[in-house]
Amino acid sequence: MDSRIRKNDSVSKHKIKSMKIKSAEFMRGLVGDDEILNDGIPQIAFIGRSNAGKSSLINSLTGVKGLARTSSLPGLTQQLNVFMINHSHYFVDLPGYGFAKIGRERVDKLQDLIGWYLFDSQHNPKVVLIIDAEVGPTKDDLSTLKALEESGKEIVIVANKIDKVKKSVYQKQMKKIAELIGPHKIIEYSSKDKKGMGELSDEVLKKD
Ligand SMILES: Nc1nc2c(ncn2[C@@H]2O[C@H](COP(=O)(O)OP(=O)(O)OP(=O)(O)O)[C@@H](O)[C@H]2O)c(=O)[nH]1
Ligand SMILES: [Mg+2]
Repeated sequence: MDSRIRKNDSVSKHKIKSMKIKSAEFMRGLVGDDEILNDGIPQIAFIGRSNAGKSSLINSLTGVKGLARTSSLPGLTQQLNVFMINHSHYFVDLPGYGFAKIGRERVDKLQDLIGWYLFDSQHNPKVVLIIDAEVGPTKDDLSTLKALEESGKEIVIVANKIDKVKKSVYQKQMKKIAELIGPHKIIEYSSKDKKGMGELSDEVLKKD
């Protein structure tokens, strides 16, 4: 068979299966509660340590460059940035935890905002916890995961930046991550190499 036909075949099969992201639009940057968080549209929160690649992942997943602001300096995202996806879901890009170099007081404020949104508010987002695949889950990642489990959240784990993991240690590193994370699905992802996008969009947008 002509290889082009085979390729097109598999692309169209993939399209039928995938929950495609067709539209993505920035709504608001929030520093507390807001009417849009209370309008009944399901929320999907993206969390992880500073610099894990949360904002880049939202850009690659939606296919809209520059939708969420990204930086090589940790601590860029300082609000709950809400995006409307497919007119049916909100993606919420959260500030990172960990080593943001933005001053103690500012970091404390951001941690309060994350804690309020995830654990103290009545909002109950599905949570995508993004870890750096090269670094592996940190102490902060694991304590966040435990808190999410205890609060009964629906959780999706993303091992991000897999392009940075050397081929020679790849299997070993993924095994180590899986052992530390426990019984959760782990999606291997790279915003840089555009890997894992179909699997992740299916996972976050699927109807329960
Ligand atoms: N190699 C590689 N680099 C990535 C990937 N995803 C993000 N990065 C880089 O990681 C850095 C941080 O990306 P951001 O998306 O701003 O990270 P963030 O988690 O939103 O950071 P904060 O908003 O500070 O919490 C940037 O320099 C990105 O280019 C990836 O899949 N592969
Ligand atoms: Mg960010």
